[in-house]
Amino acid sequence: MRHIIHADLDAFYAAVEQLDNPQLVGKPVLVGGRPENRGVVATASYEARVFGVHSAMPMKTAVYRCPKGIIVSPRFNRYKEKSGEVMNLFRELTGLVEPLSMDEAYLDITAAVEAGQRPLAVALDLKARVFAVTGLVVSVGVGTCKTVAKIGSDLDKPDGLVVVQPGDEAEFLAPLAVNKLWGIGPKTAERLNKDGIETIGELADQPLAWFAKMFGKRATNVRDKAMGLDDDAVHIHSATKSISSESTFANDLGGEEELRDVVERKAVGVAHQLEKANLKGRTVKLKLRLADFTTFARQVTLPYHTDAEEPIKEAAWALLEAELEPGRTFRLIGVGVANFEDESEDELPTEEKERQLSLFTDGSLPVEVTD
Ligand code: TTP
Repeated sequence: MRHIIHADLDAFYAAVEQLDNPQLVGKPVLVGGRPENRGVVATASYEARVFGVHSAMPMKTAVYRCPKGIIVSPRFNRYKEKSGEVMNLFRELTGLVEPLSMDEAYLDITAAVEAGQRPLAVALDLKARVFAVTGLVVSVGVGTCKTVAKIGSDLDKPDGLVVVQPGDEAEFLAPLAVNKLWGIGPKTAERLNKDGIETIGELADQPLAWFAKMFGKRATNVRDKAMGLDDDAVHIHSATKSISSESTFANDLGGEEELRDVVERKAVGVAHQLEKANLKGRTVKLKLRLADFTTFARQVTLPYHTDAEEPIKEAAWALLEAELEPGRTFRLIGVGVANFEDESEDELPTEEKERQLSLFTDGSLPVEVTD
C-alpha cells in the first residue's frame, strides 16, 4: 500500500509578497496586472478572497469588490526561488517527489510510514518545517492514493491538513462534487449532473459497463479514482517531461523582428539542451505572457521526434505568429519541447492524432490552449 502526501502552498504569490513586505501581512493583497492595463488577478491573499476575489478575475472587478485591495506586480523569479526552497524541503523528507507546478507536489511517504511513523505525524512535521524554514504555509492532504491526497489538500485550505485513513477513501470521496475528481472537467461534470450524478459516490456506484460507455478507454481509471483506489505512482521524472527556455523582458516586446529573434534564440537553446540530454521530442510548446499578465500556452505536435533547431524554431514561430495582433505586446516568451521519444505515445485517441498530423501537413497549425 502507498502513502502519499499532496502539498499545496496557500495563496502562493500573495504569501511570498506578504513574507517579503511585512506591511502587507493581514491585508488584502491582489497580485497581478494593473486595472488600467486590463490586468488580471494571478492570485489574491485570503484576506481579499472573502470579498469574492479570485485568480483570473479582471483586476478591475477585483478592485471594485475589494476597494482596499493592495495591487502588487508579480515577481516570478522570486516565486521560483521560494518554490525551489520548498521543493528541497520536500526532497529532504523523501526522494520520491513529483512537482506539479511551482507551488504543489506529490510526495510518496510510504517508506517513512513503513518505518513506523504515522502519516499524521509526517504531515505535521512537514508543515512545521516548511513554515519554519521558508515562512510559507502549506496545505496538506494525506492518503493511500494521489486522488485522495490531492482532494484532501484542497478541502481545508488555508493551513489545511486532511488525513484519510486506509480503508476510508471511498467514504471520504462519496459526498464530494464530481468535478473535484482529476479528469472530470466542467463539460463532463455537466453531462453527469444531467444524468443525476452529482457526487463522486454516485459516480462510483455506476456499473462498469456504464463507465465504459461514458469514458471509453479511461473507464477503469475514472472508476478507480472515484472509489479512491487509483494506483498512480509518484513520478520523480516529471520534471524532465519537457525541456524549455523562457525569458521575461524588461520592456514588453511587440515588433515582429524582435519576436522572431527571441523565438530563434529560445529554440536554439532548447535544441542544445535536448541534444545534451539525449532526448528528442514531438510536441513544441510556446508559453506567452501578455502585458496584462495573462499567461497562456500553445502547442503543436510534429509528425516526428526531433532535437534539431530548425523544426523547433519554425513550429514555435508559427504558433507565435498566430497570436500577433496590432498593439499586442509580450512580457514573457518561452519555447519548450515535450512528448519525448522513449515515452509511451501521448494519450490522444488515434483519430485525434491523425487530425493533428493532417492539419499540420496541410500547413494550418492545430493549436490548443494548455493553460
Ligand atoms: P493555485 O495553487 O491555484 O492557488 P494559490 O496558491 O494562489 O492559492 P490556494 O492554493 O491557497 O487556493 O496557484 C498557484 C499560483 O499560480 C498562484 O499563487 C498564482 C498563480 N496563478 C496564476 O498566475 N493564474 C491563475 O489563474 C491561477 C489559478 C494561479
